[in-house]
Amino acid sequence: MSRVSVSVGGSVLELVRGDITQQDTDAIVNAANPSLMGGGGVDGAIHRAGGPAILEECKQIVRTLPGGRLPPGCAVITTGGKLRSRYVIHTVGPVWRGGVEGEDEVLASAYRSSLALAKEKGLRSVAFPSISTGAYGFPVDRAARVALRTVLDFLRENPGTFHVVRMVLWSAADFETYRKTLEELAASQQ
Ligand code: AR6
Repeated sequence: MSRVSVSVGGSVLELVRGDITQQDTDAIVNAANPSLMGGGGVDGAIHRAGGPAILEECKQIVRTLPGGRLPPGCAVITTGGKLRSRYVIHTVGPVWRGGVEGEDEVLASAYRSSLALAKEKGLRSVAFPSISTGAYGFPVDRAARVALRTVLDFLRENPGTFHVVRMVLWSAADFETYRKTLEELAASQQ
């Protein structure tokens, strides 16, 4: 089975295996880099599927950012271009440096900032990829704990804000890691 869900604070947290660019949520989240000028992985896939409008909006946003860069842990929003999602929330996760340079906190902040921005815009559903666990090298089991804890906390603290928050995992192995982690977190909180 490659879909599991739990109810939290009137919202549903879902884990699915799939492609973030195919999601029908109000927003999808992009694992971007500070330049916001595109890249590989999720970032490349989103810009390819969404078309040039997204990059044009990113260019406008970059002009307004101090130093022309989006700091890790922060988030900004553009429209979704040709995507099914109306919006793309661009966030930057931490580059893994061994786990002793605040990577957990920056990763948590990337999820929190994205959810806060979605809430501010009145969006009801958001899909995330597994931020930082590709090119940025964050170990997936540790990232899953940080990601799921942060999302669960946000849903509890903001009841009724979202209809669904979905984690979209690309590989079967990543899906399994997130599924087991969610099971452990749910068990420890009963
Ligand atoms: N849908 C869902 N997940 C995907 C998809 C997809 N279409 N494609 C890849 N993944 P990464 P990062 C998974 O590298 O580690 C970019 O160049 C992938 O298997 O996209 O945050 C940016 O510009 C992995 O599990 O993001 C930055 O420079 C996860 O998404 C840098 O990479 C994240 O992998 C950001 O690195």
